[in-house]
Amino acid sequence: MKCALITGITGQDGAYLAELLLAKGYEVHGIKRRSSLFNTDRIDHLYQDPHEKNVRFRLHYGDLSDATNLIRIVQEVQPDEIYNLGAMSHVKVSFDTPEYSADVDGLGTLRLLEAVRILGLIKKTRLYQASTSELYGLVQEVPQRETTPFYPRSPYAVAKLYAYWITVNYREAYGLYACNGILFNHESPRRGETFVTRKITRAVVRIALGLQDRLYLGNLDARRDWGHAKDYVEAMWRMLQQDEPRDYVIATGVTTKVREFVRLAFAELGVELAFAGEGAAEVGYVSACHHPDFQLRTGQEVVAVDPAYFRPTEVELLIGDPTRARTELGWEPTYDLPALVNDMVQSDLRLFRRDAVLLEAGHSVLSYHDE
Ligand code: NDP
Ligand code: GDR
Repeated sequence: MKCALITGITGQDGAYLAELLLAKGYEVHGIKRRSSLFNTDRIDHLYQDPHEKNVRFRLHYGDLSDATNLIRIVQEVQPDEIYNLGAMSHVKVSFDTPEYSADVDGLGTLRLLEAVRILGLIKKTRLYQASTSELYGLVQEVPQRETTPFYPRSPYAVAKLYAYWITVNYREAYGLYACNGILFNHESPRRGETFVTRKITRAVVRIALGLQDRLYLGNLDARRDWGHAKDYVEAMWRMLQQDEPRDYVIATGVTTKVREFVRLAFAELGVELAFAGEGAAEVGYVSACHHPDFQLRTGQEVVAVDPAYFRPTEVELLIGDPTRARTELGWEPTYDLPALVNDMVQSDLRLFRRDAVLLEAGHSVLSYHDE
């Protein structure tokens, strides 16, 4: 039985990857952070009572900022494969916490690599590093591929640039089987609530159900290559099953503006949206509502721009070329953008219909921050 260790197992990708590896018969270990509330929502369905026999899913307390903790866990687990998904992963927040982001996203990767080296596991353990399309930053070439020069535009991306190169260095210096997956944006119903796609699908549903008036966003012109996280974790696994380690771009090859994602999300609920105005004065309003359950007026303003969400330096255009992954890994995305929007909106609709029922019955529901 193969054994895998996942950092960031409580995150979006960690949860899908753990499911995938368990289905493939792996023993799966994950590192979770101590928090004052439960933080395992995304993986609770995978939990196995450690008192039972033949347990194949275990969690360990730890943190990428703690080298001795990582060494101890790697020693205990003796993994065949490590997936380093743990990170402070929010680009905008990294401008507020640049040093922490560098520590966890940059040096955290080094600490994990060093754990493998110090413990003499270079020949046994394979390592996947969660690299990112944010490395491309300011456009140098489109579509972006493995050979496109990097130009990071945030403390997050600069930290990930260090992680990218230190992974390459351990491969070249010590012969470690290590791969960078340069993954473009990937989303799902499990996406964190403050990333733009999930912020949009939640708000669109809440507006339709009368739970929220307006959605405030930042740069509506940013273009992203959005895929589904379920497809992308499959690519991570495939990277570690090859004869030789290499770095791969994982993307759909299609790019879409944030504004268009908003329009598609409303359309999923039978609501047509139009936009007027420019820059910070732009608004989105309802031009028609075809769904009998939703009481939206024609002309009702439901989207507005709040410059607070602008970033000091923005990544305007991402579009990836996944040719290498297609030819060498046999990887293809199975979700296109409409299928992704459908999955996310329908999932949030189920979630907030429950809230609407509770509110109607006089119960309070959790407060939702518009971030
Ligand atoms: P999430 O933000 O959903 O998950 C991040 C995970 O990292 C969580 O489990 C989080 O724990 C954990 N984490 C945060 N800080 C630390 C720390 N100091 N020590 C240990 N663990 C920590 O991210 P995704 O699942 O979306 O992304 C996974 C990885 O892939 C990240 O490295 C991200 O930067 C990268 N990436 C993501 C892309 C995307 O579009 N999703 C694209 C390209 C790269 P907790 O739950 O406690 O917060
Ligand atoms: P990104 O994702 O920065 O690409 O990083 P995010 O969804 O945060 O932003 C995408 C684009 O949307 C614009 N935008 C907004 N973004 C947020 N979060 N909130 C808003 O209100 C808003 N309005 C407009 C942003 O300016 C940006 O252009 C994600 C993360 O998962 C990283 O960890 C990962 O490395 C990259 O994707 C690839």
